[in-house]
Amino acid sequence: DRFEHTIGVMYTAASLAMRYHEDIDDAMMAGLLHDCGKYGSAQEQVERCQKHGILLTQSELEMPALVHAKLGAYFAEKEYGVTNKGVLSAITWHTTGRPEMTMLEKIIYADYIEPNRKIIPGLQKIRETVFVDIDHAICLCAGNTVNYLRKNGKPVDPMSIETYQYYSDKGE
Ligand code: DGI
Ligand code: FE
Ligand code: FE
Repeated sequence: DRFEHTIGVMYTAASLAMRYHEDIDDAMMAGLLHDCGKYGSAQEQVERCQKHGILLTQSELEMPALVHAKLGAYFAEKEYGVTNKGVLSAITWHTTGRPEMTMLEKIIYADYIEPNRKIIPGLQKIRETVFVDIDHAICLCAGNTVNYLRKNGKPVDPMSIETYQYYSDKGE
């Protein structure tokens, strides 16, 4: 599943790079590696961070689903030899997003429109929107994520909320 998702993100990122005049190779590299920190259980991911001296925030310790982003950026640099800082930061921020994202960060944050992703309410609308107004699509993605987590009683990282807030204000 992860392989198929990864290939989907890689080509989706290429398409968005074409649309938004980003470097296509960088976008594909970021897409290919964005989940490379996800191998292993949550516990193993946290242990790998400790082993490599990667400092985790309180949120990341409470929400292990977030850890693979930072760990992935580390592996991309140290194991896969990526030196492009833009690619590394796109991997770092792909799960929570952040205000004022670079275009490459936005492209990878929007990973959940890729073709293999499970159909969720609003996905069709996000898929259309991302090729027209990527900031508005980010707002829809972040809104969906925050709502989904709240509905399921899961803690929400303050950065996920900031992302939503920033991109929803931007659209007004
Ligand atoms: O790695 P993927 O499954 O392709 O997607 P992702 O990196 O965007 O998200 C990974 C998981 O993290 C997904 O199940 C949603 C979850 N997530 C995203 N933001 C938050 C979060 N989980 C918590 N608890 N809090 C967040 O703010
Ligand atoms: Fe991910
Ligand atoms: Fe992913």
